Amino acid sequence: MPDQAAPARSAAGDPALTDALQRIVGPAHVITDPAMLEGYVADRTGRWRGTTAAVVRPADTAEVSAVLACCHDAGAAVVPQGGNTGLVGGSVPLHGEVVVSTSRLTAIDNVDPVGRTLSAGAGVTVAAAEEKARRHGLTLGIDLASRDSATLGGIVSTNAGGLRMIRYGDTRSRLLGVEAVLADGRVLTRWKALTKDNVGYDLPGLLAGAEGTLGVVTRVLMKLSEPAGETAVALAGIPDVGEGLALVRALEHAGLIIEAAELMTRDGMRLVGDHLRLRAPLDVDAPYAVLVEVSGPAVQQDALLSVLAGRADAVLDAAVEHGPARRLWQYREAHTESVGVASSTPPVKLDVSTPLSRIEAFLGELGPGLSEHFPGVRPVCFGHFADGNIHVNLMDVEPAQQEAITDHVLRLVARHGGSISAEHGVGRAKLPWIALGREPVDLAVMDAVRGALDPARMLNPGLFHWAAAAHRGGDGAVLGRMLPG
Ligand code: 2HG
Ligand code: ZN
Repeated sequence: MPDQAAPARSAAGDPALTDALQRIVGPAHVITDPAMLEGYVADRTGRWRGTTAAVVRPADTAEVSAVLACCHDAGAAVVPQGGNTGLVGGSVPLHGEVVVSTSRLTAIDNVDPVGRTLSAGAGVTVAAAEEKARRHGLTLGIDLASRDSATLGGIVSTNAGGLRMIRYGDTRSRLLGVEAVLADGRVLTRWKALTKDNVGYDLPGLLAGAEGTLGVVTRVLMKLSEPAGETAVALAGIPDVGEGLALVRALEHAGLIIEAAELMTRDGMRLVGDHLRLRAPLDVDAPYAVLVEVSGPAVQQDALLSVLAGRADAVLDAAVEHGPARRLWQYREAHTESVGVASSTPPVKLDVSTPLSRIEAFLGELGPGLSEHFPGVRPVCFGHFADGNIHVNLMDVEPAQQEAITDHVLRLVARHGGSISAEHGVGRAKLPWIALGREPVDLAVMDAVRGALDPARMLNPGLFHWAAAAHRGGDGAVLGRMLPG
């Protein structure tokens, strides 16, 4: 159903359109050479691959506006693309759409150290924005392992969470203003450097997480925060997830601020160790490991050590370093890359969340269920567990099994009251299962919003086009018809 429902507009291949696009951005910025298109038509996991006749790289908002108006008039659908670091196929042209890349929107216009804001183009990377903020003694507050490629427009469009969400919130909560080009080329600007501003609907909040279906984000106004002073990091081997949560709670109780709290498993740690040729960081072979980074008044390392000592019965072993503790962090940050290298097939990545009280039960059912129904598949689970977020990565999944295994995991998540997408978005990966995450009226309202802004569904048409089917029920039968062919 989704692939039939996605508008099959292929005007992208029309030479007249390519000429018109070249007149707007200059010939050098309309890429049509197949060899050069490669990095734009596939995602970095290798799971999502499509085609495009052209990648357009506008220099500024006016050019984005002209490009979108031109594609709109030509009936050519568009996929906006930032760093293309997404993991759900949301920035890949799966139906031959024109790719509008934000890679030239890289100006950081301003940092206001008093109002604590940063205004920048959508193509600025998270790392570049953070570096700029740090020069003013501030932090962007959003951090991801893909920081060197992920862009501000991309993190807004996916409402990225990342490694510091527990401390600073998600991207939506840090987005004060936005400039975006609508499907027909009109420019929407909501740009107030105000924390309090209740004039009507929260349109920046709506664009955050819209996965490029409501507009192409061109500029963002982000809130900045005071960064942590000194931090300390512990990597602790633990017997179960409950102990991980208890440790986080004990640290908070001791007056420490949790800067990050990540869960890993024995299998994941081994995978990273093998890939990076690292020595095991702990002396015990614990089933789980948590990495916690804390800040607080001056002596946080002592406080951290004393909390760990107080839990010596449960914490099997721990290594502690002063922040930024890159050595300890690499065990966590290298998971994505290590899984990608070790899997014989493109990994199936299911970013999910459950209520904190259900993580243990969810993981407890997940492993045995997968072994029973999908022997040969190797799961590796890790993630921002104190936010309830687990990245279920499945290695060695045969293409014919992808749909069934996704269905198995996402239905288990739903049974535990969780979300089928915690922070990566729905994209193409979760589209057929969206009715597990939203009620029919909710889906209909989202579709109506999209219809108001983009009636012809020209922006990222391969995403969120579930609504017609969902209106008919959103039950298992509808899901069945929505599954990709
Ligand atoms: C992370 O937390 C990212 O490192 C990627 O969200 C997760 O590879 C993944 O599944
Ligand atoms: Zn993550």
